[in-house]
Amino acid sequence: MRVLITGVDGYSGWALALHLLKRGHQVSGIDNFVTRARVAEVGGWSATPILTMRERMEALRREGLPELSFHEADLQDFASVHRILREEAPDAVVHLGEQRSAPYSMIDVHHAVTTQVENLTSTLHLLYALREVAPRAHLVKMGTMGEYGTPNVDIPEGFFEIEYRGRKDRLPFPRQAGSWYHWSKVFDSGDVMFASKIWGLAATDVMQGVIYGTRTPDIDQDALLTRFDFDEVWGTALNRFCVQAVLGLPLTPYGKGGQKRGFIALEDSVQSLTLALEHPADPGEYRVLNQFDEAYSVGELARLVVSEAKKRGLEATIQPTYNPRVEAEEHYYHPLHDKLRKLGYRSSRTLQQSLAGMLDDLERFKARLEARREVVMPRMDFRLPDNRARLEPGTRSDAAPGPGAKGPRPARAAR
Ligand code: USQ
Repeated sequence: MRVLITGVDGYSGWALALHLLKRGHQVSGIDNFVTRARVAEVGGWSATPILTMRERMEALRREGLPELSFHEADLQDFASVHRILREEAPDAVVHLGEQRSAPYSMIDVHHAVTTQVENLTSTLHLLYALREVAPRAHLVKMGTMGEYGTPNVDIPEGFFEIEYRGRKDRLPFPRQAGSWYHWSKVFDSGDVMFASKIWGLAATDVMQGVIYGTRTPDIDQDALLTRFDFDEVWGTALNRFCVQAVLGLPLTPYGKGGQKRGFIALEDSVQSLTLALEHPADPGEYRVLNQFDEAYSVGELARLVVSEAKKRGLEATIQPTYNPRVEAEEHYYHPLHDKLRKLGYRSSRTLQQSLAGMLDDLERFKARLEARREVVMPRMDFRLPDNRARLEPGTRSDAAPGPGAKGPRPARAAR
């Protein structure tokens, strides 16, 4: 199958490309390397020493793997998107090329606008280019479990049956996102669903949970490593907890720590996307998959990391931390996720096995973590309209509001 991956230089994009190449698919990719620049913007870098795209391609050649057809291009430029789709004539497009960080979108008005404009524009450009040059291609669009929020009822896979005032219908399940980033994914979902309806596009909208992990089985040498972020803005919960344990910093489940999310290992995210590609949606079908392995609270995960870290002599502790986000800290959470299992999904390993592997890798790259130690602890506050001052180098996390702080704070308080 000919698969085009947007965002192929990213955490999941690179891991997916390697997997598809090894499975014999013809893979092409687009990236403009903006994530590398934006992680640097907040003072972070990848814990894993990642190569440039040119060096990555050389590593593929040395491995005897098929060539990745790479295009350095910006999805904001419709002419480029159109040309690349025409040249590559893909059977499927996996759209991962979006701004993917909730905290980044909450820095200030410019980051909020950039996130929503870029994410919606890239999706609309892809939809129109698909319509014009590859109308039969299957679009696999990366969405997020965070579109649903944390309602006090079970969360279906996209749609649910409802009876209201004596009438019944099958409707999209309500969306209640928790950041400008997550809302951009909600709007994207509406656009993909609509394109599918008016143009007969085959589309899979992947409601992905939080990913963790430093590698996949396809990453069997350092030259093939994918990125791994750990700063407050780009790092995700479990990955950050492992880094904190290795650095001897207290682990930071925010607030009461009862926030539950669906989590999935990087290799299982790659497995799920591959299943979606190899079992495509039908023309005109808008299919929604909830893509996560298990739901955990962040407090529970922090305790699991502490116990795994202690087994290897690391002095890991948990520090109750103010919550920089506006979110429920104790809530019901029961999303369904049966469709991928029906396609053949199976978890690759236990969480403990994954944690052991992650801690091994991170201990090996500890010098890189030490070099960016100051960007690990939380400094942002999602209630503030401007967080730029908080992200200045040298800003201390203890300047952040305590757990008891209530209500919006004036922007000046951030300076
Ligand atoms: N959290 C902590 N401590 C930390 C970091 C995070 O308690 O040090 C908490 C957050 O408050 C939140 C939860 O962990 O309740 C998840 O936060 P996260 O930073 O791990 O992930 P999130 O911002 O939700 O976004 C990530 C990816 C995003 C993807 C999303 C899936 O960055 O691209 O869409 O996970 S989901 O969370 O299901 O929406």
